[in-house]
Amino acid sequence: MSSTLTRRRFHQTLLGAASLALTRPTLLLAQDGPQHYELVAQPYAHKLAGPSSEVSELWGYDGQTPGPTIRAKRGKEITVTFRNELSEPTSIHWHGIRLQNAMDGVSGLTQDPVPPGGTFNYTFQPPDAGTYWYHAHHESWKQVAMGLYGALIVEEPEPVFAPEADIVLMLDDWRLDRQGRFDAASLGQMMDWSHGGRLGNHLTVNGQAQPRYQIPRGSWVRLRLINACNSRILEMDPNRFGGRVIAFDGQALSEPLKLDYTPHLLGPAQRVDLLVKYDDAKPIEMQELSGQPYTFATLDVVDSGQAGGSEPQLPANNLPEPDLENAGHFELLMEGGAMGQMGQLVYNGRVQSRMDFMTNKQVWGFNGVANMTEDPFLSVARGQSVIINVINRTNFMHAMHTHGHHFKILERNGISDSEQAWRDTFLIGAAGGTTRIAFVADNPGKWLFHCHMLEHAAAGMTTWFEVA
Ligand SMILES: [Cu+2]
Repeated sequence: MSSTLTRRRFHQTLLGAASLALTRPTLLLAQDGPQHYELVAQPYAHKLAGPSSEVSELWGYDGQTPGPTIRAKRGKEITVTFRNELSEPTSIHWHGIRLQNAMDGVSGLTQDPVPPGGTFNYTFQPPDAGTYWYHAHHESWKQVAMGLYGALIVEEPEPVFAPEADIVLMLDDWRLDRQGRFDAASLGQMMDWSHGGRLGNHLTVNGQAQPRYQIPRGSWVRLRLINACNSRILEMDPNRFGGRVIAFDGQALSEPLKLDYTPHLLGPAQRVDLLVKYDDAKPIEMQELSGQPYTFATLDVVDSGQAGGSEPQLPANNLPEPDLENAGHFELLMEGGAMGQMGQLVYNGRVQSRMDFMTNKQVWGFNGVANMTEDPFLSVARGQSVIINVINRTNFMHAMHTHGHHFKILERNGISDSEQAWRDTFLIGAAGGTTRIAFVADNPGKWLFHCHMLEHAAAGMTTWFEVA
């Protein structure tokens, strides 16, 4: 049976759920037949810092942040009819989905931006189950900061967790001004673009500050953490609350992983799925540790009457193993930024002068070039395995994201990576950090490769590759 979920139904779902401790922004059960969603980007007013705070003017999908959680099923076609009710063009990127190139939602590369009043039909068959997200991919530094993102959950062929044991936690750091309103005046600030990106001062989970979630006592529970911050690397220690990793960036691990290093760094756009089970009724505080420990969400453990069961196992997705022997080798040198060597960055075909840096705001580069180039960074035939060695000569960490492909990390700083997990975004250490990744370039089209610190991407850290 097909299901058409209109905006009104999204809103009804929301209202109905509002009294239930705001467990999820919306819950839409994946259907067996083709699925159709409608999504509208629109301005909305919201008291970001609580009911007594000043009203912020934000942008959201269906007038909320996060937008409605979209639940698809692995391998089943989904169509999202998108309408732009903003005053600016926009597009939607389905982060981490290995979809066909024309649906990747990158304005200027895979599609023209959707103009104000315009519509676009996104249709794809997500090949991998797991935790993904969607967000604006046109001036993302501004549009994502203003609230244009939501969770995209691709369900396993057979449900592994009951709906009440499957919790999405989408984290975002908003920058508020002194009145507690969204600080729009500082959007695009050169200081952010040339340093660590736009960092906020108000952390929300699913749009709420310090929400509480009810989880069933004695049951295996999946916590899906998504970092939707423009640039902030979130730090947490899952061992503090008994969490083991069952997936990185949507892709299931072969068995739950107890991290032997802490804190775990969750970079912008990265996801981590955690497996927890609590037999005591004591509330669980989840903390962010980059400054003073900050409780960003509390889990209230409640009796549900249906505890127990054996430890669940996520089925693996089917990703092609790179052929390292016959792979093509490429190198990407990251340069620029504050306290770095902006020296000889080429932008739009010519070396920038000192003045150009200020007017173009292009302060970062890959292999000496800021932002998009005429020719791709690499171009390979479909099915070719590639190894990319990324060297970070800047004084900041970065979160590099490949579109259309997941990769394996072979080495970090010359040491082989023990996790061997599939990822779509990796963090690279500052000041000489290196990361070697490998993947099979099996998805034809033009794909971005960029830093997911959105100010860095806008200020030069964006390139592309082509699979012919
Ligand atoms: Cu970066």
